[in-house]
Amino acid sequence: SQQTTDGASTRKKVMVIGGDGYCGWATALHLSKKGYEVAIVDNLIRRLFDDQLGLESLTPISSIHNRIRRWKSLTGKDIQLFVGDICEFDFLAEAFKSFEPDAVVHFGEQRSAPYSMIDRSRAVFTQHNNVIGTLNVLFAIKEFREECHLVKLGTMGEYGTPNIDIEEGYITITHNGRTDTLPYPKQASSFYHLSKVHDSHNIAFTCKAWGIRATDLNQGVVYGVRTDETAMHEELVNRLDYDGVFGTALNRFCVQAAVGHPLTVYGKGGQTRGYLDIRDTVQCVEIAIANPAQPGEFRVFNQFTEQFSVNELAALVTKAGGKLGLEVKTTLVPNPRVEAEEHYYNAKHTKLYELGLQPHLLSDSLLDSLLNFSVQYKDRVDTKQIMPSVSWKKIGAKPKTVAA
Ligand code: NAD
Ligand code: USQ
Repeated sequence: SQQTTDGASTRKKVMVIGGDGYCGWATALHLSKKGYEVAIVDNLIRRLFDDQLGLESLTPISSIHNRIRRWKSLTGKDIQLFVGDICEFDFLAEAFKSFEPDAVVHFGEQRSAPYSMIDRSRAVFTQHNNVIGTLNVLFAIKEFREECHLVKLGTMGEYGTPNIDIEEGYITITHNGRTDTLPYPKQASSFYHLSKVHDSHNIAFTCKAWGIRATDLNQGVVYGVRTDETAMHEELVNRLDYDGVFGTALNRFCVQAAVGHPLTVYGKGGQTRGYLDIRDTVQCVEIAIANPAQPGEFRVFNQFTEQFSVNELAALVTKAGGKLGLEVKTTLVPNPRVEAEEHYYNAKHTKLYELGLQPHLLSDSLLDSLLNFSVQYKDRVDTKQIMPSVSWKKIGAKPKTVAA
């Protein structure tokens, strides 16, 4: 097998928590292909959210068991599977003792901002699931595998949209004549994004107190669906969310263009974020694993390749759709969120490049292929799921059903 990293040559063991999800599945296969020994830990709750809310991935996805069997039959490579909830420490402890990971990549959280803003119970679930799950991972590392490197998925949304440049995790400040390097201020704007801030604080503390080695990957919005490995067989196809709860900006716009739904720009559309191709997600995680943090080090990388405003994305999709003969319109949707719609945004993202990231920048050919992919599956689209249904201002304590 190809051996391109330090990790591959020593057969490092990597536990991928959340390995049945969008980023996690692509990453588990990529690491397996590169020669790492991989175990997936997942409680499959993402599939349950779809069932409960009446949503479905654009792409039909196989069960995790069939996915892993197909991977083995195509490549001869084993991926171990631990089905369970990392909020249950006994389960996580058994998985740690049995697999003995050298690195843990932690994707296993409730990751939708709108989901966390549906009602009180979803807000509480999101923070409990994410914060307690991560705390358990930290305790498992301390108890069973002190040298294990934690690679934790954070989010660029932890920083919010300050009116100064965003640094990678830390900022050096001079105040009343004294200077210190401090954690960059956090101004998250959903209960989900706030769960990531709480995680970062817990991880930073345990690095200091217990000498844990950790990398927080503050990832931007991911787009795309194909990676080399998931494109190998239809049973390996990744999920692609387009609905108003789990779908993210560019992926949604491509599916909307494919079915002739106007692009849903929220508010003024000046909301600017960092974005990256899912092929770069898997590459960035591999880079972080191959170059571990030092014991006691809490390292923060901003994981995105380009910045776009929502209006810029809509313009790009309109142009690319036009070339494929799709007539793409835009509709201005009253913003269901509370967020700045016109703001300064300039975020540093050099550390992963310094370690060798070769980015796949958003190109006409990627937009073409994502649009064609969406057209291929367009009969599966439920257009009722496209408009946003969750309001940041209307969230209440009363349990909300989808129909309500
Ligand atoms: P996803 O929902 O597709 O996958 C998450 C997986 O974790 C699911 O398979 C789910 O079943 C599992 N999971 C959740 N809670 C769990 C628990 N308590 N125990 C075991 N498994 C659990 O999400 P994704 O889009 O792949 O995102 C993965 C990570 O990357 C998340 O932490 C997310 O915050 C982060 N991230 C995602 C994006 C993006 O655009 N998709 C951008 C930035 C950061
Ligand atoms: N937006 C629209 N129209 C849409 C969808 C989104 O205008 O149809 C706007 C939103 O209002 C927001 C921006 O686009 O300003 C991004 O929204 P999003 O839904 O694409 O992404 P977000 O809610 O920020 O969350 C996603 C992932 C999350 C991850 C985050 C990275 O779901 O897990 O943490 O991207 S970041 O945005 O950098 O925080």
